[in-house]
Amino acid sequence: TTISVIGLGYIGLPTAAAFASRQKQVVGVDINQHAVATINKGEIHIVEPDLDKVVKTAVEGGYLKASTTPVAADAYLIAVPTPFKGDHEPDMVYVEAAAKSIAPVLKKGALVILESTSPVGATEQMAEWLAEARPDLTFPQQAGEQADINVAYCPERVLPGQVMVELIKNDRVIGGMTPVCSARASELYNIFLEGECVVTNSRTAEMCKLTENSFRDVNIAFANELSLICADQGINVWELIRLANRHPRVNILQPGPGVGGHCIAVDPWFIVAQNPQQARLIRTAREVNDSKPHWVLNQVKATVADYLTQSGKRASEVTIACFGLAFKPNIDDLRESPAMEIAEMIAQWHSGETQVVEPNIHELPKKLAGHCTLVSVDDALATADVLVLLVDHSEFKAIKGEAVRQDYIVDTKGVWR
Ligand code: SAJ
Repeated sequence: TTISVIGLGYIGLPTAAAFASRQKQVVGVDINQHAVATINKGEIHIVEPDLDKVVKTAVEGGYLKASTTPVAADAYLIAVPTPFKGDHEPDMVYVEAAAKSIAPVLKKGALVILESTSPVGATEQMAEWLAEARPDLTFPQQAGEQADINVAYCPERVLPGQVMVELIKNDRVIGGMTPVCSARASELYNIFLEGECVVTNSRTAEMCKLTENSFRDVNIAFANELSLICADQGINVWELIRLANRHPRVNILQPGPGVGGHCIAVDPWFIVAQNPQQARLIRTAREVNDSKPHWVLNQVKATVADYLTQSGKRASEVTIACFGLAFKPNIDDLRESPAMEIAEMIAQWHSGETQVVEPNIHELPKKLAGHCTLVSVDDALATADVLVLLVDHSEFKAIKGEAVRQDYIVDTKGVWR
């Protein structure tokens, strides 16, 4: 079996490497020449634990190659981005381009799998694009079980930071356009999968991916809403959730500065875009989570105002320290991070010094450089007047209570109080 993976990002590259590590011939295709050149040197262009070793071994063993042009293969996996266009609508241009790029090299008997997070119906749409480009071949929408080409939707569900483990261990939803498509896709993933392949149709599999991330978003929104209510009522939300979770059927997630990353804050909108009338709770959850950074900014403003009254200082003489920029703990990924958004808003509003503590980076991103100073944990604790905890990095959890002499603190993760 030869396998071609289209899109060598956070999902495509680990998946290509996983097949190659089982001695399959894999050609990864990406339009990014830098990524292709890096991979062909046995190196990686993204940050993910253990991925470097697997890619290096696969490339050196001759099992994994990268290319900027599609090649003929027995199976294709499409793992390209599906961003927004306009007002939170899914943009399928990369999937369309990927489908049209493989169409000319498709041979009878090939299997095409879409892995990108997509709206319901995307797989059928992709099969249409392929059929239009290749009238000489038959596809499941026309020929069912007898089709020359099999097509399936098989979403990834790996957690960034644990991709190499979860890729192998997690169960996998397999949504074939026909039962034969599903059987062939299951057989393919079983090359490296230790989890189970669970078979359904393509539309259910598409919705399943969107549902998983919407479930998490709605549950985080519940926790974030509680944090607003508790702040008003003078109740410690962390203690409240700990107590409520002692009930055998209650399991509340943790509030925070907002929801970041590239999936949970995006995927629910795909459901809303297709079902604007019905998806009321899902939309509201997105709005609750998206508004949390602004609420945190107001907490910071109120805390600084209290400090000014107590200290008699002018705002320009006050130093605020923001602890954390990443979108979740113990990673260096700052993209779509609510902590970043809050630090930026603070730096713009505040006339005094704004410090940033982020142990996982060595220099400030461009947006913040010039407006903030990157300092160590110790320096911030020694020099700042107001502390704002934005990410529960292990370095911050390790800070002993007595080391924090400041009384003016906004703690969005409940680490210090
Ligand atoms: N967060 C909270 N409170 C919590 C849990 C998370 O505020 O109790 C925040 C995090 O700080 C972060 C955001 O939510 O800003 C998302 O973090 P996450 O760890 O929940 O998820 P991601 O975005 O890293 O990965 C998710 C995973 N989906 C689910 O857990 C349902 C992963 O399995 C998916 O594969 C991934 O999205 C994806 O690619 O879709």
